[in-house]
Amino acid sequence: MTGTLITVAPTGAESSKAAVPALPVTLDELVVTAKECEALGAAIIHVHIRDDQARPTLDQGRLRATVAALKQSTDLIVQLSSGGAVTDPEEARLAVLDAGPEMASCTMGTVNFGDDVFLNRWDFIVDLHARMQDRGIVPEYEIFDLGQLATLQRLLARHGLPVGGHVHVDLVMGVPGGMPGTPDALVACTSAIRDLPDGTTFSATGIGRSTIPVMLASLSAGGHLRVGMEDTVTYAKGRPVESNMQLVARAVGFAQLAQRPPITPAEARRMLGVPA
Ligand code: KMH
Ligand code: ZN
Repeated sequence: MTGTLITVAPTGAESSKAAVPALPVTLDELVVTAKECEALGAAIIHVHIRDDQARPTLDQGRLRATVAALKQSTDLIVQLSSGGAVTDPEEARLAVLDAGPEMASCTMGTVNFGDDVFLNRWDFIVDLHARMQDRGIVPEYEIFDLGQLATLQRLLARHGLPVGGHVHVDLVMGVPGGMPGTPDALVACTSAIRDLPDGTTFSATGIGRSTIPVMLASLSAGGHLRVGMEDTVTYAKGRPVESNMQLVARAVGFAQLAQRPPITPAEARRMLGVPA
C-alpha cells in the first residue's frame, strides 16, 4: 500500500445551511467544491444533495443532474449516498441507484444516530447489494460499528462479491450511537477486516473532534481517508470549517507526512475495480 485514497464528503444530510453557511447545498456550490477538492488531491466525492430550501432530498431529477454535472466538470469518482437522511424511506434510497453513479454507499446495519435511528434491515442491505451487482455500481460498505463488519462477511458469503471483485469499506467512527472515533476502535476493525476477502481496503472518517485521531490512526494502519463537512464542521476549537478545501488540504498534508501521497481518481478506479 503506497498512496492514500482521499474521499471528500462535502454536504451530508444532517447540518443545516442556516447553522453552517459554508455548506455547499446548490448544484453550483457542489461543482465548485468538487473541482477545488479534486485539485487538492481528492479522488472520490460522496454526495448528498439538497432541495431549493437546502433540505436533504433524494429527488431523482436532481440526482441525475448532479451525477451529470460532476462527471462533466471533474474526473472524481461520483459516489451517491444511498443512506440519505434518517427520515428517507427504503424505496427512495434504493432508487438512488437509478441515477447511474459509479459508486454508492451501502450501510451494513442499523445504528442509533444521535436521537434518531439509521435503519438498515438485513433484507434491505441484501436488496441494495444485489441491485448494485446488477447495475455495475461499485459499493462502499459503510461501517458504523464493529459488528457490521461481521454482517458484511455474511453478506459477501451468501450473496457474492461486488462488481469488480474488490471490497472497500469506510469506517464511520464517532457517531453518537456507533463505535467511538478512537485508535483502539480502528485497530479492532482492522482485525475484523482481515477476515474479509484478500485485498479488502478501508477508509476511515471520524465525526467531529475525532477527525484527527481517526485520520492519524487510519494512515498508520494502512487505511485511507474520508473528510468533509458531512462529518466535521469545526476545524479546531472555536474555529468553524471555512470550506471543504480546508479539510481536504489537511488530509493531504497528513498523507504526505505519512509518505503516502494522495492517489488520482484513475488510480482509485483501478484500486477499487471501478470501470474506467
Ligand atoms: N445521513 C446518514 C443518516 C451514507 O451516506 O450512506 C447516513 C449516511 C450514510 O450519511
Ligand atoms: Zn453520507
